[in-house]
Amino acid sequence: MKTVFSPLHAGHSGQVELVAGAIVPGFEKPSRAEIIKARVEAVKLGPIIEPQSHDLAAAKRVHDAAYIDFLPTVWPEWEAAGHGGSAMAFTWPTRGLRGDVEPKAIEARIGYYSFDAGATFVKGTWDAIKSSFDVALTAARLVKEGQNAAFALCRPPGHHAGAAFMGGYCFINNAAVAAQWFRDQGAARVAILDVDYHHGNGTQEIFYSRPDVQVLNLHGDPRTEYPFFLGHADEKGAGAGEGFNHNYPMPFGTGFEAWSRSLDDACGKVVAYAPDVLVVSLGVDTFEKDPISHFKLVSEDYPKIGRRIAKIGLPTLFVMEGGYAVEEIGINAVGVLTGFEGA
Ligand code: OKP
Ligand code: ZN
Repeated sequence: MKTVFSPLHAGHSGQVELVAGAIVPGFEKPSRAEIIKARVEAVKLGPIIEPQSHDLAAAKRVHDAAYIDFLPTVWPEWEAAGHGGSAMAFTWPTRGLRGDVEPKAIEARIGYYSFDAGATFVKGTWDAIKSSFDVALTAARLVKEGQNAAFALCRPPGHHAGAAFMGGYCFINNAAVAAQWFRDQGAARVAILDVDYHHGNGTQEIFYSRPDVQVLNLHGDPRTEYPFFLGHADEKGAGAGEGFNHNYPMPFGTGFEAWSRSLDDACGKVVAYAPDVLVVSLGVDTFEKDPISHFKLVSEDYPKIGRRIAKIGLPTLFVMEGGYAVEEIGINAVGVLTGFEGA
């Protein structure tokens, strides 16, 4: 299968993040994408191509226009305000505060358009976000034009980004943008299967009231795991979307046997839904050695995931999400893809 990759991701670097009251180097770092790319080359998965530039109108199909227009202004405004380091928020409009008046101060606007301090900006961040969006749509086009599968090696990831907010290392929801693009290109139904360790709260929010995009999420139980405030089993969709959202929260320590039972169930629901195309939000932070996660999958499990997904029998777009055990991230992510191809 072809991989779409942009070197522009690398400008999004040097991030810091808050972990248990301390500021530490960001886990979501450029080497992640570089190591996956090197593994794609090492196993000869297929050609690696650069993305074509796409109009941001495609992002505005799932995100609020004002939010998308805000993203490229963050770093210039942060610099103009005399700040350096990483642009990040420290105030959010939670319950009891006004969420309907966009403030003017840049540090406040970042809070207005985010749900945590996990999506931070440096100078190269916007170009990386835009390139990640371009990667997703370029790979989506490969699938639309008849490829059985394609790999969007996106960085930064996307599944925590909602219609009007960023967070959790995510800015534009690449998988959601691609799913909507397939719909706009004539697909009647699209399924998004999110196997990242963390619940894809943004993807769920974007499609929650819609029957035309089925969303399935396998993840750490939000009662104990980030993003904490969404991802429970009783979230089934709303209104016309009722019955089209499926969550599989699992406890700390879950290994492949239990995890793959959830995957099996989710795959069965995809088959029953009979979409025209499948988008996989591919996170490999389910790995036993992941530094921020608590499942127990081993490297040998990832090809099995790919084989199980291939059994669904749909044209499939893989969109890279998380995975922070950098040493093994290439083996694990590309393991899913080679498993898919060998099935
Ligand atoms: C993004 B993706 C460590 C706690 C967790 C945010 C995790 C975002 C994960 N600071 N922080 O779903 O892999
Ligand atoms: Zn994750």
